[in-house]
Amino acid sequence: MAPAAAHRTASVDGAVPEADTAVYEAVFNAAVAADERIEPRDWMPDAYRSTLVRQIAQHAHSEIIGMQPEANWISRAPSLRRKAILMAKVQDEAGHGLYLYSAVETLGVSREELLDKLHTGRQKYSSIFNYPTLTWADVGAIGWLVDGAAITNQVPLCRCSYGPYARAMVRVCKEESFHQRQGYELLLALSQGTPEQHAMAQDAVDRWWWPSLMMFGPPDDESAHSAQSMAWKIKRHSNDELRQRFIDICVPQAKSLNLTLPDPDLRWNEERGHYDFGPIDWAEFREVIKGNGPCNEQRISQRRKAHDEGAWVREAAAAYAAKHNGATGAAVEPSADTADMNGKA
Ligand code: FAQ
Repeated sequence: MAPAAAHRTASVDGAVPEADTAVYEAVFNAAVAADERIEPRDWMPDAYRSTLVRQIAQHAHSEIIGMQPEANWISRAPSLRRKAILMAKVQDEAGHGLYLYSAVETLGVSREELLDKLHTGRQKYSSIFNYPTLTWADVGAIGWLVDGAAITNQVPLCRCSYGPYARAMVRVCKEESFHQRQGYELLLALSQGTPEQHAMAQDAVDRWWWPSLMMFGPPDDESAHSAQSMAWKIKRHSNDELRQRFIDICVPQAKSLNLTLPDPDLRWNEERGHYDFGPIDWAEFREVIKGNGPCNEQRISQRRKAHDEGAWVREAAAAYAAKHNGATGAAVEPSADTADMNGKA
């Protein structure tokens, strides 16, 4: 093993002689600079590990809480085709949560601990899922705008310096791309339908546009973590860069949908080569992430209920795993937490 490689992996148990820390850190920094992936058994700074746990956990929680607003419409989808598509989408979101919880577990945190932190408000989930889904058109607006924003944010995460997160993102982005298209197609059908259907689509876009822009996080000059996360190549672009990219993509798409975006200041800026846009209500964003959004309480209480109702499945899976281990001596981890993912609004 080359000396550099040895220094990347020698600290699996975390016991690095103090004198060696600087060498390990230099090897870690060189790997990040060379765009190599950091893997679970590699040495990494404690702050890198805790930043990843914070971001990936928040991402995982967003995926499973994000099932609720759309699951609200499964039983009322207007056709069998729409119902099948929506069920598949909501199941995909559960899958994304599972890949992401697995990615956090590689950093030495148990899923139980992560879920406990979600349920007790010690870890966040995306602000966007604290808004209600009032009409069927909201399912289209979520697909087009929320999944669209998620893709814009997550495609660069496929190149995140932490291997398990980057690899999970590849599949997540492929599925999000399908989600975005089904939302666009749903809105297009409504927009081309009766005047009432067009109005319903417009109303949904009016309500989801600004919260979607908030998904990218606070403005760069207020983003506590961006600079360090970009230096570590966890994030590849700043919050404002990605928000601008998303706006530039959405404006022509809104035109094709024959829908307007609720911002009178939106106009092409030739000099910048981007669309200018109006002020975002950051006071609203701060209130929502503090827990005072329209649906925060409902989302968390539904999540806790689903978790409690899934307790018997976790117990059964753990008992099965223990029995199986006894019989074969093999290490079989229970993956019992899938059963309680589908909280409904
Ligand atoms: N909501 O310093 P920054 C989806 C917090 S998945 C709530 O800029 P950072 C798929 C932030 O945590 C959507 N909190 O933070 C889907 C920090 O607080 P802390 C989720 C937010 O990490 C579709 C503080 O503000 N996607 O939609 C938000 O560098 C449909 C300061 O912020 C991801 O999680 C927010 N919007 O950048 C599912 C993607 N923004 O932790 C179902 C991965 C910021 O110090 C249906 N995450 N905060 O207490 C990221 O890319 C980043 O974490 C950002 C924030 C960009 C979200």
